[in-house]
Amino acid sequence: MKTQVAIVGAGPAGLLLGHLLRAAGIDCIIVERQTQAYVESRIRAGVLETVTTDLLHRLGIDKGLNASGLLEEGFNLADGAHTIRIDITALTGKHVTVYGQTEVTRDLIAAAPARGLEIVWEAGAVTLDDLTGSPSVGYTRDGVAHRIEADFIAGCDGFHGPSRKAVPFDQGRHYEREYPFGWLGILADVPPCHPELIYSNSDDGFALASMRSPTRSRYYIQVPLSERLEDWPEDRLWDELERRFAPLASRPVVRGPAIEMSIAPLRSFVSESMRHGRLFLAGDAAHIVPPTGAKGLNLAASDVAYLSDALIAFYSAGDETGLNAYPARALARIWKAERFSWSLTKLMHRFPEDGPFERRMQMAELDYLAGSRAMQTAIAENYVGLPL
Ligand code: RFL
Ligand code: PHB
Repeated sequence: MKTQVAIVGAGPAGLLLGHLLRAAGIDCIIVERQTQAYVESRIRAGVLETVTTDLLHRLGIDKGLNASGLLEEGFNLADGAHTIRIDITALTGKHVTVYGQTEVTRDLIAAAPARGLEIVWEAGAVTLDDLTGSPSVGYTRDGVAHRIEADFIAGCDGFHGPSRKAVPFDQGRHYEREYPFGWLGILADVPPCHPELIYSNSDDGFALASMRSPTRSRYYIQVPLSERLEDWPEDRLWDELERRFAPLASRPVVRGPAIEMSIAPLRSFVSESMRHGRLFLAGDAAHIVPPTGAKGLNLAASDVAYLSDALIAFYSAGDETGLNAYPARALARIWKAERFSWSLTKLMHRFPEDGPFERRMQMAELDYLAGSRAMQTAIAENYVGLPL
């Protein structure tokens, strides 16, 4: 098989890139390791910046978003006892949208066939070959070996995929921070306890009250990395959530059977080597942020906005300037989102190595934030997303 751009991975980065290229008449094929059903049922992000929703509107893949996206004009930070409302619309003139990554992915997949975007599901043994010469992607399907020759390969296969590993380790250009805790999350069909998100740093640790719709809630609490899902029967988690959110929320924490429960470790990571020959990395393949700032999916979207611009300029005018500039352009936005996610993680979590002094520092920062419009503006500006 031959195509112009072979895309590895059908997460938000790969699917959005595929649609942006198809909208410009560029041929591409997506190769995905998992089944369609698996990809469509993965529960992840929930908060979209306008950078991301603008792309969906531009592509006209916005029926679900328009019908069920919730416009959020503010969110809350709390010290366990009091909430500080960050009025993002008053401070920035913008808003964010609550619309699940699961739904975004489902909408992009549903729109693919009509737009000539081919997705190969259940591709085994995916390899990226001859990246500095005539690149190709190899894979097996139902035991048969296949190969796609392409002008370029877009590595959109997340942190654990083969694309990141196909870039030769270039010392000094990988930056990483692991956090000594994870987030235990639950999704349930119960009304949210508050109309807006609440991020709380209580004496017992971080907790987040989020949602997917007026009838579906998403909650998280900070847990040590040693914790296992089996240690958390649903009632234990609901007891904990009720304890942490009853003093902050405007409504009771309603319990219901879990649609999904999982533990995700927290990590910051940047590979500054976003290009190797004709391979370009985008999304989680190039960087990871802790979920505290809700930036991961949105960074995947901004990466592919830059990358699709560069590929379109190449195919329409033979101009390689954009492709050469892609890593630097993307990294300027990535590092600022890394900084924001890291600083909000530090402010809102209990770190095992911290003592009473560090706790007082967190409390003082939250107290300062409560009275400072300047600081609230800085947080709001980053939360809604920096401009492209
Ligand atoms: P993905 O979504 O990981 O997709 C990569 C795809 O590549 C496939 N793949 C392969 N395909 C072919 N061959 C191989 N060998 C392959 N290996 C892997 C995978 O199956 C998959 O389909 O990366 P992408 O597209 O870069 O998207 C990134 C986002 O998914 C991620 O950043 C966000 O989910 C992060 N995130 C959040 N981001 C936000 O912007 N707002 C949020 O509110 C938010 N909350 C979250 C989050 C991530 C979380 N977890 C579970 C990590 C909350 C959580 C709990
Ligand atoms: C979510 O709803 O899953 C969510 C919201 C905000 C975050 C992270 C996750 O910062």
